[in-house]
Amino acid sequence: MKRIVTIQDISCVGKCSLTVALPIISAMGVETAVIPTAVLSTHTMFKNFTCRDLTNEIEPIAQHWKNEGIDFDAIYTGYLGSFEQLDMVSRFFDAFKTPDNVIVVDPVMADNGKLYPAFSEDFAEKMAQLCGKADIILPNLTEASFMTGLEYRTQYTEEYIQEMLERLIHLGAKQAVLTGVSLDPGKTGVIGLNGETGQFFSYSHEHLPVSYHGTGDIFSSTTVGALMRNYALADALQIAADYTLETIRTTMENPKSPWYGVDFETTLPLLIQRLSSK
Ligand code: PXL
Repeated sequence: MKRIVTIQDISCVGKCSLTVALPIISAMGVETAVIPTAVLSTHTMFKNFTCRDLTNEIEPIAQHWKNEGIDFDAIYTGYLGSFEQLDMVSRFFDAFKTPDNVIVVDPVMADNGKLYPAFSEDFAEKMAQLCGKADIILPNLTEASFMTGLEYRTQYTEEYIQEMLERLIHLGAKQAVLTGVSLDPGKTGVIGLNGETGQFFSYSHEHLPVSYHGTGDIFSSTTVGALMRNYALADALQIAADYTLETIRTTMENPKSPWYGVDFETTLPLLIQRLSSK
C-alpha cells in the first residue's frame, strides 16, 4: 500500500483540509499520514473560530520520522497559515524528497480575485517559491495570478490560460494545473501543462451555478489519491473533477446539507466503485 503525508490545518468542523483529505485518501486505499499545522474549531468562514498554531510541532515530527526511517510516496500540502510554516514545509520537502516520490502543492490562499483575509501579497510570493519545489501544483486562477503577476481576469482566452501556465512552470514546478477554468459557456474544468514535455492537457465538464466551501480540498485530495492508485495525472484530474462535480450536485439536492461544506461522504462509494472498476 502506498503511503502519503498531507500537511495542512485541521478545522474540527467545516469539511475542508484534513477532515476531507484523511477520509478521502484513506478510502481510496492509500495510507494517509498527517501533519496538522494548526487546530481550528471551524474553518475561517465561521465567526469567532478558535485557532491553536502547531508550527513548532512540524520539525520534531519530521525529525522523529527521519529517525524511524519513515518515507512517503507523496507529500501533499494544502492551507498553510504563515511564512514560518512555508519555510518549515520547504525544509520538509528537502528532507523527504526521493527520486520516486511526488510533491503536490495546492497553494490554498485566494479565490474570486482576492486573497483570503489572513494573507498578503508577500505570502503569495513565498508560496510561489514553495510551488517551485513541487512536482505538481494545483492553483485556481486567482492563486496563479497572485503568484505569477499576470493580472486576474474573469473573461479570458485560451492564450491567457496558456501564458498563465507557462509562468507557473517558470516558478519551477514540473507540472502545473489550473483549476476552475471556463473556456466555454456553461462549462468549467482544469487545464494543465507538463513543463518537461511542453504538452497541455485539459478536462471540462458542466458548470453548476453554486459555490461551496472545501471543494478545492476535495478535488486536490482525490487527485493525490488517484495518482497513488497509479493513474496518470490527466486521468487522476478527471476522476477528481467528476467526484467533486457529483458531490456538489448531491449537496444541491439535499435540503438538509450543512451550509459550511459538501456531502462528500454520500458520494464516496461512487468514487471507490470507479477505482475498483479499473
Ligand atoms: O478549504 C481551504 C481552507 C482550509 N483551512 C482553513 C480555511 C480554508 C479556506 O478558507 O479557512 C482553515
